[in-house]
Amino acid sequence: MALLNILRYPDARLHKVAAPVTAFDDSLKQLVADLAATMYAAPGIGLAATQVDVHKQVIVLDVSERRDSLLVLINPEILDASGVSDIEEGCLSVPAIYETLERAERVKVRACDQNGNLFTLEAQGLLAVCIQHEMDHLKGKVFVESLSQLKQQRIRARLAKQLRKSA
Ligand code: K1U
Ligand code: ZN
Repeated sequence: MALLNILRYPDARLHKVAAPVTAFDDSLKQLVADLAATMYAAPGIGLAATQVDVHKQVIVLDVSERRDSLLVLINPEILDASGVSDIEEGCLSVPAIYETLERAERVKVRACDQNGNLFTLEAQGLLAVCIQHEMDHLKGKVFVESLSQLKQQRIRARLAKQLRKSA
């Protein structure tokens, strides 16, 4: 199990579109284990393979308080979405920035687990928002890119300031 490097916005590699997983082999299981370890260590409640520069449709999530309910979504598809959520989002690739986006409150998702078994899941609230956020990463989209140009400019300035402080 390894801790992986999380790409920081505005790294261009965050814009790559992830390919579907076709082989449910040992290297996929290793990627899932490494993604989960990296998410728990960060700490975060979700992580997409795109964020660690692996461009495959793999997501890990755990929104439980006890951090003992790992969910793995491979090749996820949204079958249905309803309602409007007002949950604030964060992102491990955009540290210390929290914003609310227009997201569905409930989603029905179809995905494979790490053994290739297809399942459907109905999620709501934080889990539903987190799934939508991570699926955007797989499409090469970072949540701040859905905000107004003015907000994006301010965020880029704050991130540049953070970088200067840490240098
Ligand atoms: O995609 C990511 O970078 C992970 C991100 C997921 C997310 C959080 C909130 C709404 C939508 C998507 C995070 O995990 S940010 C960190 C975070 O929210 C958190 C960390 C520790 C405990 C509780 C929350
Ligand atoms: Zn994110």
